[in-house]
Amino acid sequence: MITVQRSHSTYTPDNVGVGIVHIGLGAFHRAHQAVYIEKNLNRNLGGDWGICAVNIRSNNQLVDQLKANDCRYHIAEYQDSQHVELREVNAIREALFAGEDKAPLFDRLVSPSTKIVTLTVTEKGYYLTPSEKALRQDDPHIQHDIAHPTAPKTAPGILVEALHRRRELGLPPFTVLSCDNMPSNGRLTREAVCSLARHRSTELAEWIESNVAFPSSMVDRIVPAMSDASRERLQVELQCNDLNAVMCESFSQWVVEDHFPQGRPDWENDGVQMVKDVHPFETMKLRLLNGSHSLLAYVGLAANYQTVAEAVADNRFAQLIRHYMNVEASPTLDLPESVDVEAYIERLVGRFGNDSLQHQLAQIAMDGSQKIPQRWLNGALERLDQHADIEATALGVAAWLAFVRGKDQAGRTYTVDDPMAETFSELHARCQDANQLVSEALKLDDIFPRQLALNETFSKAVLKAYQTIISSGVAACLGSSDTA
Ligand code: CS2
Repeated sequence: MITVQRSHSTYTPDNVGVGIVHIGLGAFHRAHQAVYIEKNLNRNLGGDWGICAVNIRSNNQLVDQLKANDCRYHIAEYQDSQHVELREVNAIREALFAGEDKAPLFDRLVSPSTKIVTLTVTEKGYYLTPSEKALRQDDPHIQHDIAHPTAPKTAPGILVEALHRRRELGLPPFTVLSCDNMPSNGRLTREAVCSLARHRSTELAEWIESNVAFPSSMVDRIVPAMSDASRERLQVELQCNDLNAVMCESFSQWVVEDHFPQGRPDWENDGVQMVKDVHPFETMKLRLLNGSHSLLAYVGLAANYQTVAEAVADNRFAQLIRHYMNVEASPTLDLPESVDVEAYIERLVGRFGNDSLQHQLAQIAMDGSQKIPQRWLNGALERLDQHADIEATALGVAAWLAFVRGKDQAGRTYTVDDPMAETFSELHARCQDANQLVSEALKLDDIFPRQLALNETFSKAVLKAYQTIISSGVAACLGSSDTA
């Protein structure tokens, strides 16, 4: 029998003010930051930290659906298939689609009541090169924003224009809080915004550099994209007929650098870890959780698995990620003594095994070019410097290279969802054999740091794994299924 615990908002949503503008209204935002704000509003019986959630390019439909429901939705937190908490959320007070008409968004962004702008625009939404993290000035969207700074299309462009308007109006800037899976995400957001602002005026860029706070944060919650099947499951299992409901795991973590000159919600009372330095937490999460996720995605898809839980139920995969985390990734982490990394790893293996989530490997496999540098490559570089083993990481890179060909071992084609998809397809078409492919791929310096590309141990290990995948299938790269 399934146990469902239900909870409702205890405040009056109509009395809540908007203090936060969020760009990137997707499932993750609804299941993570919005839930922390919901807890905050419940505890304080309301307040002024309601959210105006915005989409700037896609998912207009979600905005309309939310509006039709006064922005109220539910979140189903699955501890396992038998224990679920169904929570009502009213923290989003306003939803906007700012496609062609951005006037309502700018009204919100220049309002004196807006103190914080949060972002979940995914790695590619910052328009930084994956390896060097420099603004991609040649990208057509960035070129558009350079040419038309008052009518921007990108998140960095919108922030620059909004900060410019606040400065002109003599208003203090808002704090910008990135909630995307990147190392030092605050510093990187500052880099994107200031580089773009410099094209407009040095003065504006300098004002942003000296006056705007860009704290970093580490976000963690497994939130699969919603599908018709998951919506139907919520209806049948929980009698939840909410088109905007989101399903996720019960675990949630948010570690935030405490630097909010314009004020912030008292998040420390809602389970948010407010710290001086987020770096150790984000490196741990990116290399262990996200690194294992990407490994499971590319190697698991090659073995014909569909979900994370299916893959880790196979001992060979559980063994692979345990090896990757314990042997290859955790020695590269510099953690405070209070963190028990072994317990963290075991908990992760348990979280991955949550089969209620049906977390699709294909979802994780998206945008690999933007993800693998911080998940695998930075750590691998440190390992190679110490002449240490990087076999599992090399297997991941090889499986990723095979994946971006857009054709599986059986010859079935699929779409590669990645901003560099064309480069990959051209690379596979051009290269005659595995040797040439690996060597040309490692020259993609947007992804591979030069030092890594030049490292023979690394290139040989990737080549060996790639050749094995192509000639004998991925199973030949995995251990035996009897040992865990
Ligand atoms: C995943 C993440 O899709 C992906 O790339 O690795 O979305 C992951 O589920 C979250 O970062 C967990 O906090």
